[in-house]
Amino acid sequence: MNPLVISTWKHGIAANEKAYEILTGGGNSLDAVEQGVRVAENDPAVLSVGYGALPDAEGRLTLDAAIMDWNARIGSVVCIEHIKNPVSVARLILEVTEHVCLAGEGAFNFAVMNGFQPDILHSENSIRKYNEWKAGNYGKSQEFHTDEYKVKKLGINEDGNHDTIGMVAIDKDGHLSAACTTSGTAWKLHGRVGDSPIIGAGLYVDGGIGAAAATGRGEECVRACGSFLVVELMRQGMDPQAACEAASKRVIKLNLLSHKNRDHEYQVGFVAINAKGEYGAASVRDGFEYAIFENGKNELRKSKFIIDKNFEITDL
Ligand code: SD4
Repeated sequence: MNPLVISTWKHGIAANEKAYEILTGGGNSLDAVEQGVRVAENDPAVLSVGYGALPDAEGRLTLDAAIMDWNARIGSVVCIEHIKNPVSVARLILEVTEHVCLAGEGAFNFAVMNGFQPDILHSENSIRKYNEWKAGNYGKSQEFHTDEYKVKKLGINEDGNHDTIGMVAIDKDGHLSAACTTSGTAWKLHGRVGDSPIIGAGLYVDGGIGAAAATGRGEECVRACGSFLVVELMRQGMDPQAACEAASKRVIKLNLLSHKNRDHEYQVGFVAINAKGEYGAASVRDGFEYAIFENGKNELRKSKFIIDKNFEITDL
């Protein structure tokens, strides 16, 4: 099997470099996705993952991460603070505990007990942006959505360095893994958890079928069990591209049905690989990009999207 790695957004390029190095060095996909997404966690220029990410409404920087392998082994952390690499805490939960998820202080204590170094994760830039938000420059928290209210443009996305990193990879033995790591939405209510650390929402792997990961407005992805849905659609015979498109449509349908969070600009995107090494990506609307490293070439591509000018609600 030719190794292949796909991750979400522009910061996926650097993360893919690391993951592909591991895959082509004979490493397995679990090591590749963990080490790959750590690149984004460590980069303060990535404002929605790990060190230097934008804080919540209380100015606290809380992180979510999850990891899953081809043997249905899972680990996740929600709302962990002061730990730079939450994906590695998730990996440790997967490896050494009988649990699948640790939250908040318990997750932090577990990490420190196991040798993780507590860190200050705020950067000068993230503090400055938080203070600007507090001063009213960036509008309300993204968590308050009503039909009347449109999220004011945050100005955090201009350089393309934004949003969760979700990564899926297949190694030379055909083994699939996925990882996700994020600080969630900026200025979220303290304690809010999105899709990224929720197995089946932010990511899912079935070793015999395929792997998927998601990004975007977590509330909308959770509602659709997004990544699980992508994998189940592949089980029913869809190729990864068709499965990502069908899951994006489901997200739109449930968003409309729920009458909640009707921010008309929300985005959700999926990336997927099946057990044959085929891949796909799709999103709710224009703008989602993914990084793909295959056959020695790493490149950023725009995904297909559902809500285009020909979109009819009856298509859902
Ligand atoms: C979340 N999916 O917490 C993550 C963050 C993200 O666009 O991707 N934001 O909802």
